[in-house]
Amino acid sequence: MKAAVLYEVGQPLTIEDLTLLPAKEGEVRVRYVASGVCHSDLHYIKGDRPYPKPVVLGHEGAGIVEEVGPGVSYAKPGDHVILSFVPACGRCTYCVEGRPNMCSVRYSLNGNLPDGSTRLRKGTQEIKHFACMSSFAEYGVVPEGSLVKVPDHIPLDKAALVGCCVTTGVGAALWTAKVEPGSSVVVIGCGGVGLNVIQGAALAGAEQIIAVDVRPNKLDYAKQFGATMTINARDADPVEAVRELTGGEGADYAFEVIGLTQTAQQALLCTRRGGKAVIVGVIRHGEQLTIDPDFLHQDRVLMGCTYGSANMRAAMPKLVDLYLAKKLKLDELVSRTYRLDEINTAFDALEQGEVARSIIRYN
Ligand code: COD
Ligand code: ZN
Repeated sequence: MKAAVLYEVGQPLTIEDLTLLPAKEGEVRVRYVASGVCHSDLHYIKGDRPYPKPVVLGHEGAGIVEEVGPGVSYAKPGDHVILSFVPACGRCTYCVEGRPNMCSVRYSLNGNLPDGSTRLRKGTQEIKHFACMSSFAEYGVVPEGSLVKVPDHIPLDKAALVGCCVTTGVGAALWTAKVEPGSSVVVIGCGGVGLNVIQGAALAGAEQIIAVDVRPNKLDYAKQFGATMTINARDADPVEAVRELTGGEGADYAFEVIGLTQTAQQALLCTRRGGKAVIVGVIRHGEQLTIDPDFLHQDRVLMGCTYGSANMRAAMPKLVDLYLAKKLKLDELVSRTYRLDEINTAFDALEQGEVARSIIRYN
C-alpha cells in the first residue's frame, strides 16, 4: 500500500510502498477513505514534539473495516468507522470512569500498537504507527478500541474530521468548559480546531463569541462558524480588545487553540473574575507557562483539555447526528481535497494559513 513516511524532522514526507502485516488478536484492518491534515501532525514533522521515526503520521481518519483479527466483537467487515486517535482499552480506571480520552494505554504506545509491536514495514525496516492510526496511508491496522462505528450514509470524507478537529474543538466548548447559554467566549486561534471551538460555543448558546487570529481569512471563516466579533491580533492587543468588548470585565470563557505560551497567557488574561481559561493547544515540549497568582485567586479556572474531554463512542455519533440535522458544519470545514502524493503541498497550505482544513482522499 501507499503511505507517507516521515524519516527525519524537518524533511518532507516520502510516499512509499509499505507492507501492512495482518491484524493480530484484538486488531482490525481498515481501508481509509480520507484523512484530515492537522497542525498536530505538522508539530511532529517540525520536531516541536519528539516521536520515534520513521513513522506514518495522520490521526484524523475514517474508513471501512476490511478484516478483523481474532477476538474482535465490536466491528465486522463492511462497517463504516471514524478512528479515535486514542485507542480505548475499556479496562483502565479512565475508561471505566467514562473518560477514555485519557486511556492509560495511550501513554505507553511509543509508536507501537498496544501489544508493543508494529504492523508497518518498508522491506524489512520497521515503520512506527502514529496514535495507533497512521491515516496518511491507504490502509491501517488499528486496535478494536480505536473504532467508532457510524451509519453507512454518512460521507466518510467529512466524518474523518470528527476524528480530531471537530471532537477536540466542539468538545472543548461542550464537555471541557461546559459553556453556558448566554455567556461570552473568546477563541484565540481560528484554525481547524479553533473553528470547532467557535461552533461548539454557538451550539451551547453562547451570546458573544469573540474570535482572535492573525489572518483575515481565518477571521472570515470564524464568522461563518458563529463568531459574533473578530479581533486581528496583529492590529490590536487581544486582551485589551476583549476587555473593551466585554464592558471592561473580560469573558466568561477563553480558549487557546494554537499552542503558544504567549497566547495561553492571553487566554487567562482575557477571562473575567470567576472565568475559565482552557488551553487546547499543546505548548512546545520543554517550555513553561508563567501565571500571575492574583488571577487564579479571583476564582478563575485554568484548564487543560485532551480530545475535547470526549467519551469517543458516545460523543462522535452525536456529532455526526448534529451534522445530519444541519446543526454542525462539516462541509464548510473542508477548504481543499488532496491526493496522498500531494501531502507536502497540503502541509505547506496549512502552514501558510490558507485553509480551514484540508483532507487527503484515497481513490
Ligand atoms: N495569535 C492569534 N492566532 C494565531 C497566532 C497568534 N499569535 N499564531 C497563529 N495563529 C493562528 C493561525 O493563523 C491559525 O489560524 C491558527 O492559529 C492555528 O490553526 P491551524 O489550522 O494551523 O491548527 P489546528 O487547528 O489544526 O491545530 C491547532 C492545535 C492547537 C490543535 C495544534 O496546534 C496543537 O497544539 N496540537 C497539539 C494538541 C493535540 O495533540 N491535540 C490533539 C490532536 S489535534
Ligand atoms: Zn489533530
